[in-house]
Amino acid sequence: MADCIFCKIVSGEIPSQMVYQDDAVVAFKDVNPQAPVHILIIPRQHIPSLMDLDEASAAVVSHIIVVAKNLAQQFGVAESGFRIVSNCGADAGQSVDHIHFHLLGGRSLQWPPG
Ligand code: D5M
Repeated sequence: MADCIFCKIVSGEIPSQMVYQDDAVVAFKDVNPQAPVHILIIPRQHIPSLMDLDEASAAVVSHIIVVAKNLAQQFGVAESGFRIVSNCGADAGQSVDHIHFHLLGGRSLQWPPG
């Protein structure tokens, strides 16, 4: 999608600190990290949010969870613990309308979130 910043990261039009990519997804470091490990995992396909998933397009989400788990291991937070979050809509603070999953770890995370 032309105006989507994450689509531009997927295409390489804007730079990112990419840590993983395959045919379906791309993972890169969050530009505004909220934890020592803060990685975003996104589908290459432009899907605005969780609300736009159906049974077929949701298949990529299970792949993203496995990629996140592998990255947690790679970045050394698998044993201490980590969180996977997808903000959906205004009240959740979604600021980029291309579905993304935050992988957060490397510190003690609070619950409930703010
Ligand atoms: O999270 C959107 C996240 O996307 C937020 O943590 C900042 C991050 N972001 C925005 N632009 C970039 C670029 N260009 N590189 C890396 N990370 C970026 P949300 O859940 O929508 O609030």
